[in-house]
Amino acid sequence: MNYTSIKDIDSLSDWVFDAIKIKKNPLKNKKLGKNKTLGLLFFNPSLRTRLSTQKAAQNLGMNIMVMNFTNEGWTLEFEEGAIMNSGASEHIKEAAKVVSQYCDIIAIRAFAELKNKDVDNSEMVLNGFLKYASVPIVNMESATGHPLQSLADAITMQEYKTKHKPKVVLSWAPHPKALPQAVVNSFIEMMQLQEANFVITHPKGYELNPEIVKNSNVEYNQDKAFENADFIYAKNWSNYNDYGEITNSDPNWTITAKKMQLTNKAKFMHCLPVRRNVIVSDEVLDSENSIVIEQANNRTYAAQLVLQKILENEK
Ligand code: AN0
Ligand code: CP
Repeated sequence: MNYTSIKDIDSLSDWVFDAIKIKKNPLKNKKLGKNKTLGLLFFNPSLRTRLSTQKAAQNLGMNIMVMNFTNEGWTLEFEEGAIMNSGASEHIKEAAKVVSQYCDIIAIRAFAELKNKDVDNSEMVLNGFLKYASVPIVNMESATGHPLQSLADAITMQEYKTKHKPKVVLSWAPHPKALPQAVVNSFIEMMQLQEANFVITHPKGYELNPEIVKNSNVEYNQDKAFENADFIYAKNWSNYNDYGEITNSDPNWTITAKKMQLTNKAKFMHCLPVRRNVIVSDEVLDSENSIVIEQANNRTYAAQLVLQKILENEK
């Protein structure tokens, strides 16, 4: 069993229920991971993913090895038949097979490079490990998805929702650096698995991959989208059509207290890290309706559920 996409969730409601059970008694399965090793491979920075996944593995009694390819590992080659006479020192074929001998589960973070849409959509790094590793693979944010984040988001919404079918608004917000679409892709796929009044709002031109958005509701007027919302989920992404470009940095899209007044006292969510007073104003982030810290806390239980399912599956 791998966990590489929201599509690996067979029943979102069961998974959310099980994660909340784990949260109540996180050390219950302390023996399940005894003598098993989790390898965490990072091709990009992280705070939450690194620590919450490590914590989740510790709660299951696993051993953990972390490696940062940005400054520690050899530069890897992914192309079949490459003549390796330039930058890369080692091919994914050897690297994935070697790491599989040391680890029982491999978790990988490899962001979109935002240079070439086809390369990013091909999920070169994640698929390279899926192809050549001989142990289960967990996605800690790949080029096109961040399914551990979205599982934590689903848990958080379940904890805070006050009605069966809340209005959930995913809002684009400005950001000075080009960011991937991974977080929102998985968020949308996760929302499509549950009953909600789900609305995506973004400036014209910031349309996401239609294969992911499908028939989800898109409203270009942010104020209109915010009306009566129960959850506001803010996130920047760079332009998908003008791939990886920043074509809009309109500060009117920043989430402010005034905008939150349009909502039904909505809870504010963001995956973090967040740029204060660019994505969201201090007032909103520091308000009691902001649930970003609890959202980050739930990363541990999302990861623990995934690791537990994999360990039980491999028994
Ligand atoms: C990353 C992104 O937008 O994909 C990671 C978010 C979890 N964010 C930044 O690089 C700021
Ligand atoms: N939300 C999230 O994945 O945070 P990190 O990039 O800090 O891991």
